[in-house]
Amino acid sequence: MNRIVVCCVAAALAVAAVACSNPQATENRDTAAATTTGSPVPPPAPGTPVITISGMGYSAPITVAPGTQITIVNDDEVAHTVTSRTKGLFDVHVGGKQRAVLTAPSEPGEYGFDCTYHPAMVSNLTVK
Ligand SMILES: [Cu+2]
Repeated sequence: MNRIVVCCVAAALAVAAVACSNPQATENRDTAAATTTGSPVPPPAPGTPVITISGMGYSAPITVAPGTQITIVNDDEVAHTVTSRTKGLFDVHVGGKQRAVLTAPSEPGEYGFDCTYHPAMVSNLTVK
């Protein structure tokens, strides 16, 4: 009986040690990534707005409410941007195989955007 208790305590301690060390490791990795590619962005939750970039093109245009956080998922190896054609409204850089977040403008409207690096990449964001 005592042996079982000891085993359980040891197992619990091992789990606790792993639980304690994991967040720190993640934090270190995040910090390292932040210096080179910007803040890591978690995978988009189901049902949240996403603009996917793959094959040098954007996914279908989306419509969102003002101020919505849109996850940009870049499936290409190369970096892209989501840059408003109206200068200065938004300009989000997303590295190859990275994610970024675009906050939709607060004013309803049609917002055309393109990629700074690949001007042939064009799409549209509707805010209403
Ligand atoms: Cu591009």
